[in-house]
Amino acid sequence: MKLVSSPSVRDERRTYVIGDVHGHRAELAAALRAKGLVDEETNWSGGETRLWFLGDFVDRGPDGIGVIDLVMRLCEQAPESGGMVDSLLGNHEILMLGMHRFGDTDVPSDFGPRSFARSWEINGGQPADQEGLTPGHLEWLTSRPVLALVADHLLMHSDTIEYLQWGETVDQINEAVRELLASDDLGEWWECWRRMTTRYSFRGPQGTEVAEQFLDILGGRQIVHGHSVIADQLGILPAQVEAPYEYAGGKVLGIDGGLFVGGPCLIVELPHTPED
Ligand SMILES: [Mn+2]
Repeated sequence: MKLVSSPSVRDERRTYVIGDVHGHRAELAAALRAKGLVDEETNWSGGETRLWFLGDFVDRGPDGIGVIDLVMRLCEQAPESGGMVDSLLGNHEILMLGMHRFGDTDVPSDFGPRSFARSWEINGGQPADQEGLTPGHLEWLTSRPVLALVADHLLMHSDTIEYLQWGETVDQINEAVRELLASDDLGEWWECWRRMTTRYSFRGPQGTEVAEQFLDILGGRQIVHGHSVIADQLGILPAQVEAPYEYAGGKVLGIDGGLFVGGPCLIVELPHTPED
């Protein structure tokens, strides 16, 4: 066990990010406790820390609603000590909300029958999460952003450039998604789910260039994303993952430890400095 800071040294406000929790409330609470961000009762104890979640609270794991409830509570508590907790939407929030709103209504399409209900079932949808959704959850979720610029980092759930289909600035894109989530346009909702389910835009030989162009348009000096499990990108087992994955010439940081496949709940400080 290594002491990383002395209590007598006053740090600037710390910024942490957390990726895809997928219903694993107990693991999230334990990880937050280990970082000193919550106390034994899982109440905020992070002081002035800023904590951003990158979405995908639900599906695949047992207690998505419990995760949302915990995060919503921390959002309320953190400002009392000068801190801040907030979250982006992930594709699984879109899926859960789409399921809630449209159920098995067929999506207008030339490619055969599609519906949120079918996608929800094959992507780990949990009936208990649908049953537990309250108007308070719906209001909070549908007003979250999909992108955020925080301390010179561009936070996003999915490692995809498809966000640019909604606009050319972070504000435009967030506003466009907020508008579609307030609408009853099944086609737009479906397109949102489809876009945010794509991945790997920053991989491969062009990855660095694509990431640089993306940052040029939207701002920030490093992209931070969840959505794509680090172990899959490195070809190792999820349980072997210990740190976020920096790639594309350092322009991109993947932080999804793969909780739902047995990986760790990574809580990553920004800027990320690899352990020596
Ligand atoms: Mn995802």
